[in-house]
Amino acid sequence: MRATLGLAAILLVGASLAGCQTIQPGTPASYADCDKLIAQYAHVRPDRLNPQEWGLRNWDGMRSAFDRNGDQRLDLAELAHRTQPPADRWERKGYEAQARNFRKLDRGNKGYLDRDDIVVAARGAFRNRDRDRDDWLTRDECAATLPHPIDFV
Ligand SMILES: [Ca+2]
Ligand SMILES: [Ca+2]
Repeated sequence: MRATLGLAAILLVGASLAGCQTIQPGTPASYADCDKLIAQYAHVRPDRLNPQEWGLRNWDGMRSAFDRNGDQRLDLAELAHRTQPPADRWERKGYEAQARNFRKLDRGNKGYLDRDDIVVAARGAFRNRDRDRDDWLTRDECAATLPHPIDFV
């Protein structure tokens, strides 16, 4: 279950870089969910998020879900929940796709993703949700575009 979650999360982050909307249709986020999200992360304006704040929120979500050793970095093993490629041919193909996405997000080829990598990766998803393209995510845009429970990207 966690392995699937980790792989899905990195695929979603990678897909957001390409500007694709890969979130599965689901129940929209409620206004209460969006108000909570905005209250926690909005610092520049009280009622909406900018791309940086959105990215920091994503980083917090990714870090709390996957940073198992607490080093403030996400490596492929943490995200994929395995240290070696799977033996099964089809599972290995999926893993290799994950590894390619990971390398795309790993700016500077460090071998891990850090806060800045995730903030940059989250910009595509932010743009998809910022419907009026004013660089702010309002509660209306949040409720219209985020599935429930609110995802990380
Ligand atoms: Ca780590
Ligand atoms: Ca907007």
